[in-house]
Amino acid sequence: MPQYFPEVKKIKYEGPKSKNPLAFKHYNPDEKVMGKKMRDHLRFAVCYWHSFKGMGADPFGPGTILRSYNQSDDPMKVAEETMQAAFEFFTKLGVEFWCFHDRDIAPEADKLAETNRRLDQIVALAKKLQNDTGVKLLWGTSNMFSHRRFMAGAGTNPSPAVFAYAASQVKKAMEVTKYLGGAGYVFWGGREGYDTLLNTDMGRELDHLACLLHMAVDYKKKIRFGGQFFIEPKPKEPTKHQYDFDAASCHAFLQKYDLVPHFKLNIEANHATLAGHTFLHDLEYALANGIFGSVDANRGDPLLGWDTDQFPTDLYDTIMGMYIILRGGGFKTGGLNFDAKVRRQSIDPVDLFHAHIGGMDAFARGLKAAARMLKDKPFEKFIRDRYKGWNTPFGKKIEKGRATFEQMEAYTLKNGEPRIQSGRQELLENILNEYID
Ligand code: XLS
Ligand code: CA
Ligand code: CA
Repeated sequence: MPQYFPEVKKIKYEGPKSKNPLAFKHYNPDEKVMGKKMRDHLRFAVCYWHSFKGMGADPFGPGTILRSYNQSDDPMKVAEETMQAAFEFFTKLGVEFWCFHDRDIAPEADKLAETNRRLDQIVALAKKLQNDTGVKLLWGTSNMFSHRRFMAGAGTNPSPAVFAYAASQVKKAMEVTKYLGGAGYVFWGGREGYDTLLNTDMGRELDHLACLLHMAVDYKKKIRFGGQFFIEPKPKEPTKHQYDFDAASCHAFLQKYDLVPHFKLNIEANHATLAGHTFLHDLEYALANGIFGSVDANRGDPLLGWDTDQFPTDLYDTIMGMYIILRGGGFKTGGLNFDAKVRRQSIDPVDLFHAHIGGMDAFARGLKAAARMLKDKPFEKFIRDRYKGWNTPFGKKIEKGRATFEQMEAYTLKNGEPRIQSGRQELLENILNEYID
């Protein structure tokens, strides 16, 4: 079998003192943290679309990156060689999982039947490579945003014929995800939004999106696909205003259409920041509402207002992110998918390794620091204390919904001005810094 990354050997853990750029300094897959192996806590996945199909194109110019596996004129040969290269990469990096869109792995043809045949051919190869290497599928998904037929959306398209096309595509993508043993299936609303209200019936579009998701729920039962469904919020790009704006608007949508029992959220860091939140805010929102599922691990650039999908390196985010995730009981069917791409100037194959090693080490440090914080509980103790008034009979009565305005007034007239207490933000930030080893 040809080697696509001959210059790189299997990436090993060498510890924090190592100066080898092609070694992990912090991610030691079999090391136990809180009684569980790091690999099982972190469930790292490589994303196919950025790492194997993204060639550095931006709105001002085409790709800059040339890879040995995409040089053929035959698109199916490119698809096969790319899949081989991807599994060589996954194995050398030592990740447990990968993720893909249907159209990343196999080229679309003129007719749906031929498109599906091509997909089956590449999926058969992926299945073989999964068996050979032990790398598993974290989730599959469908690309319903690149082809021109989807310019006005998929499930929210004004035309039922386009809706039907989208539904057929999801049907097939769910079948292949099941065949590959995927732990989940993601719905990201690529162009499910609008560019102008002048041509948009928003209420109807939302109803149609719910119809698509209900069909998927029914089909999941029918084919006995046991994976978890995820919705991935994003506020804008490609449409001006996407319906799945953030964790809270996805939650409202799921509640309105009785979909909560069937979906969890896949929170992408850079999408949360585009929505004017932090990554941590959307994680905490999902957790507080029982809908946290998985993470697309990346970061944006505060000076660029778009979805830059950079590899995660910010330790505050990885520490606090893992702290929130661990507090919620950790990943179950989800994981950390690197929905991130190397920069346009990072043109060498080795850059792909540096990028992933950095992201994996950053989350490994996050995991270890979060575990220490959970052991010491500096913030939990403070938060518990801050809300302790609610544990009194008076507080409990309000929480149980048994109190009235008249009782609140009587209490206030009797007790006068409430005692207030410091929020201690600076102290707490100093404590957090102590956990960055
Ligand atoms: C795009 C999204 C997309 C989803 C999967 O911004 O992040 O890649 O994760 O369709
Ligand atoms: Ca994503
Ligand atoms: Ca993104």
